[in-house]
Amino acid sequence: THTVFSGIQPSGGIHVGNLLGALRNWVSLQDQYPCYFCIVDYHAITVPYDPRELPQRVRDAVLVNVAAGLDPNRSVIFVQSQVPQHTELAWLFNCITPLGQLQRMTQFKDKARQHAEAVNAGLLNYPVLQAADILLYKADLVPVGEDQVQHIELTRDIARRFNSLFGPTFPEPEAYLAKGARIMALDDPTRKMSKSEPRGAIGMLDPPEVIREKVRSAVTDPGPAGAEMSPGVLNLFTLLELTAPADVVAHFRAAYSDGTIRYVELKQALADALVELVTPIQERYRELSARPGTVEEVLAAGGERARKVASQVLAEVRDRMGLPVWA
Ligand code: AQP
Repeated sequence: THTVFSGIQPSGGIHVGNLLGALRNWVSLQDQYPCYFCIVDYHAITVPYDPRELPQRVRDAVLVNVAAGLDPNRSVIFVQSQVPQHTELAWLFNCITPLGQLQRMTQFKDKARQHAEAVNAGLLNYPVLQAADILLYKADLVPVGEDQVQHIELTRDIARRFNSLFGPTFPEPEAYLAKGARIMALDDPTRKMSKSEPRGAIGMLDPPEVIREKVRSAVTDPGPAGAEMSPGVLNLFTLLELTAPADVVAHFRAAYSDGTIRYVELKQALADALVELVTPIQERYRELSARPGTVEEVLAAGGERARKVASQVLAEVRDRMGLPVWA
């Protein structure tokens, strides 16, 4: 059996990349395994952000995830800052993680470039906190998108190093990837769809006309005849495969092969499929938000269950590291 952990940053609107790359897998894994799903607010503050917007983003993250099928009765749904053991374990892990390894992380290098004027130590230590998130629950299966694979490898290294220094304590977690593990931005298919660039992302709460407009203006450089699909076209086919009926997908694949494809029609079909995908989730989101106390109830229960496990594991870790509770 497995224990599952995954997280999502309240750093903006959740998009279909998050859904197809991660959230869909979360929903299906909760049928089989104990699952922990965390809104990682301490991760979201590693880049410049607006403190007035953060609470609403956390609420929305809870509501969208539940609307998309995460079940608070089966899964432990909570916010990272509700459980102080995350940052405590992160400190302990910092002390066994080589600096050079953190400086080599692709996401750190990318974000350090993006936010060159404000690179803080939290950004560098981001993956150490992530390792703490996962290992605090001794999780061994981590459903994530492809962008997180390197961080899961670092988590394995940290677990291994801890076990060899202080005795066997942690499992070595593995990433669990979906078919949609890497959805690209519609306006620039060379980078991944992300919350921080909402123009190229289909937001889970985008109204249908916004979705249609974003898909209509998606980049579709057809590339030279006979060559491989261009990144933009490939991305549209990936999205279509994950959202549209099989006969629709087959129709456009055939049209692509024999050169009769019309991208206006492909985009129309994809927009239809995406609207159909998000509409029921949006309806459920509106129902949940209309009920006062939904978020508070989910988080009160989730936070309590998470703290219970987290405090036991942290006590074990401190004990192994020669850090008893002194008084
Ligand atoms: N484009 C994507 N395709 C597939 N999976 C994705 N994930 C993120 N983007 C894609 C996966 O979704 C989960 C939550 O990740 P996140 O909260 O880091 O989401 P984000 O959209 O990447 O958010 P940000 O704030 O905009 O972060 P950056 O700047 O890093 O892109 C994860 O499992 C992630 O892999």
